[in-house]
Amino acid sequence: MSAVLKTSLATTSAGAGVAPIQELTDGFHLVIDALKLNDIDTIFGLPGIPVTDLCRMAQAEGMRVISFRHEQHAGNAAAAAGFLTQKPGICLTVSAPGFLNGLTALANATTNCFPMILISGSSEREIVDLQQGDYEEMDQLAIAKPLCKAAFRVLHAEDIGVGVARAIRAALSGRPGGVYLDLPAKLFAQTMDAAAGKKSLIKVVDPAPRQIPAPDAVKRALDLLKSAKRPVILLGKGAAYAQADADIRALVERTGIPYLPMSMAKGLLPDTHLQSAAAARSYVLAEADVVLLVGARLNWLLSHGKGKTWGTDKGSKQFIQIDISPTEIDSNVAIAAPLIGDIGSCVAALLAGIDANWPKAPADWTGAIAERKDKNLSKMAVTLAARPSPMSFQSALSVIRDQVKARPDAIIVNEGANTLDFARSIVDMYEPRKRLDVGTWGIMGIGMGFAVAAAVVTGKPVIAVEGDSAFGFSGMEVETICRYELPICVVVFNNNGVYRGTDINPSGTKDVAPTVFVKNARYDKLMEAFGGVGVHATTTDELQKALSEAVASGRPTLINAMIDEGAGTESGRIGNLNPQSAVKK
Ligand code: FYN
Ligand code: ADP
Repeated sequence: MSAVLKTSLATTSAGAGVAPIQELTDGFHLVIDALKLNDIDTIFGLPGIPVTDLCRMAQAEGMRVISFRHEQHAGNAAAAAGFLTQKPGICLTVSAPGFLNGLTALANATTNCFPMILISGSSEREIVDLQQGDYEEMDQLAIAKPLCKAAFRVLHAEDIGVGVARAIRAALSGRPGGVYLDLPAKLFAQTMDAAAGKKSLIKVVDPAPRQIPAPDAVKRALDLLKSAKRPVILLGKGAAYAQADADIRALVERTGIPYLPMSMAKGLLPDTHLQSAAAARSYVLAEADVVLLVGARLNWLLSHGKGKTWGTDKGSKQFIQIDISPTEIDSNVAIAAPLIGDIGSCVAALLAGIDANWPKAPADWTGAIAERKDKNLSKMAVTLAARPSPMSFQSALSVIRDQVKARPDAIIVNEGANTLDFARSIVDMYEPRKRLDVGTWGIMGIGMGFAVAAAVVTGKPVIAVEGDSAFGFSGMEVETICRYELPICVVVFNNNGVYRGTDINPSGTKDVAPTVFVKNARYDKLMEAFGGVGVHATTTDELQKALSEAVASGRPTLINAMIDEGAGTESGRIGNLNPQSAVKK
């Protein structure tokens, strides 16, 4: 039911009988009604001027309002919710500083193609535009514009319906992304006739229209795929987002083509699938002759499609690329067969052309991959079985790997450098959209925001696998986790520093090295401070016990997993991106 304010319009005048009652609504209620009309039932945010009452009223009107300790984490939660649900996640903030705090998450969502809407209150337009020094003065719309897909401002209550509809459509249609919606403080208190207000709202019809690929483009792609001697299918997080899971699996299995999942596409097919080539990644990228990209961009994570990684120094490579964004094509290397459309429609169109007579991927190719894979898997098995003291990244992660195997519905959130890189290859995923991580930017600080969103929108257990540095960015949100009693277990991989804890200040002054933290910090006490369970784990047995108890009980838990402080390598597996000093000491 929409919210209205009942206001007596006129008092009785002589002989006029009962006073007419006009039902009014206001900006607050129109925003809430517009969101609810579009099946948006959750707001991630942080109350304050001028949106405190909006938070209260949204809750009173039956929306879930998850209130954070810092807007960046509310924004990250909105982005993750968008990725998981295909509905734009909503982040609500106060003006200027709160807005800016939310902006990193908005930009990150846009970069990752996650649909979200950052709604920020803003100060008085007249004063802001004349730069007369208003409370939290800032031209937020102008600042947001270059960092997101679209940005809108609503000045009149009767335009709220259009503003929200445009924001939803912009976030979801085509390539998904972040949208900014600016709502000046004055708008919230504006009133209008309730019936007219209701009529002004828009229920967005078909917000992410299917885009059917052209038949000639489908034929071109099929012809190239069929001609391949060493084909590979590369699944990206766009493929995970698309929720075309059964067709993607059918495409892989019917063609027999080996596939590689990008990190957030892990679990689209179980990582234990025979056709997974993840454990022979370097070999496959270098040797493949035809690569079918499904919702993955040839950006830095894929060495831009060229160079040594791709073996392009040795031979040519041809790409088929499925993407919803036509301008993604040829962005790094020539794409021989672009297939533009939504992944569901494109994969279905390919499947329609792949019958029982389709030649399976050549056995010499799949055999060579299997050989390399087996070697890497055996090597990995040995490392995972070892029980060094203190724990290594691998031994601690083997515990998490076993837990996910036992509870494949659990969601893994993962950030850090070494903690991220080791976990990506060690922790097998079995179901789609169960892994959330630092994504396209390699951003740190998504941990607790993503974990809260995952728990709130799915109700499933969440295991946040956190480097100790990465955890620091959003650590205060453990209070949020406790407040909402969310089934989240945070495992902090504590090796006393960024990358590792052994760096030394060479200057001899009292300060420790810039990469070093307080030794043997008790992150578990942070969770205990708010009523959650804190565990200090120095062995895999302790870690295993605490983790399985946390997942079974659903109680907010933080396990401080002590890792060998010398174990990490600089920047994990992307140390090559560190500039080297030109001056030799
Ligand atoms: C993978 N591998 C495995 C397995 N899975 N071996 C055994 N068993 C399993 N299950 C092998 C794989 O074949 C590779 O070996 C190696 O492990 C690494 O695999 P990975 O992690 O898939 O590949 P790689 O080369 O690290 O991937 C490149 C990348 C990735 C750029 C996509 O590094 C990445 O996503 N990085 C993000 C980093 C980031 O954002 N960091 C945050 C900033 S940190 P070989 O085939 O032998 O090579 C700030 O400092
Ligand atoms: P990864 O980092 O896993 O490789 P990227 O974020 O680089 O993935 O790529 C995701 C790609 O998927 C983007 O180019 C985006 O345009 C595309 N995409 C997202 N959703 C869809 C969809 N529903 N249909 C088609 N393409 C999509």
